Amino acid sequence: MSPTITAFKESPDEGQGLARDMRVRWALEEVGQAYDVRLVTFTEMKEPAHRAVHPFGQIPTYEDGDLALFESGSIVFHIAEGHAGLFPRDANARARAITWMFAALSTIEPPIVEHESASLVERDQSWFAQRMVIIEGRIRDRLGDLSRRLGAADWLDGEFSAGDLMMISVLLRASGTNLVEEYPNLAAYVARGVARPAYKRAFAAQLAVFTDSVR
Ligand code: GTB
Repeated sequence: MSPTITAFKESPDEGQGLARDMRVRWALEEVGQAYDVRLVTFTEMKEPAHRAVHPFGQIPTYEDGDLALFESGSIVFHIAEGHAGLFPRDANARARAITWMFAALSTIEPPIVEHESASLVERDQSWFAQRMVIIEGRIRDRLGDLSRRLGAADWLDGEFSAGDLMMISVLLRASGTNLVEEYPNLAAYVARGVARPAYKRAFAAQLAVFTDSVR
């Protein structure tokens, strides 16, 4: 049996890879694990059946036999643990890959999401422009540090890992800001990630949800 994940039936980005099922799809593609997708509407996400799997009424979720998971980080971690290809064999290198996953989710992603939500809901406020300068400064601080650490390397720590998958997924969330482009090595890092065949397959599958819905 293949695992089943959930994704938006109607994603606001029309399948441009920004919703968080994308990182789960990418991980599954990297390890060659087939999967099914259950598409949910915004209403269905808040209903008891979905909340039984996801307490916060969101996507993505992951169900495989008796196991039901939510949180994209936990799901990608589980996929990486159960298959070869996303975590190094060496125990210390594996621990560092996990550390990069956490860094992506808890250090880099928060100011990027804050920028996105401020752009959506605070645009009409008189202080909007000043607030954006502050948030963009926070993002630049993080990206500058990340850029210095990455240097001229292809990936964050040796071979491509779940740490890179998560970091690149998070950097893609900033695509509306053009901030990543200020750091050429980070832009190239993201480009290397999205050039991976597994990423392309995942992106095509997510986009197909939108293209099928408008046919
Ligand atoms: N911490 C959780 C995780 O990592 O899994 C966060 C999950 C989450 O935020 N899910 C969002 C969701 O279900 C979808 S990804 N939102 C609906 C709700 O809360 O009611 C966030 C997202 C949504 C849409 C776009 N977009 O269209 O550009 C980008 C990102």
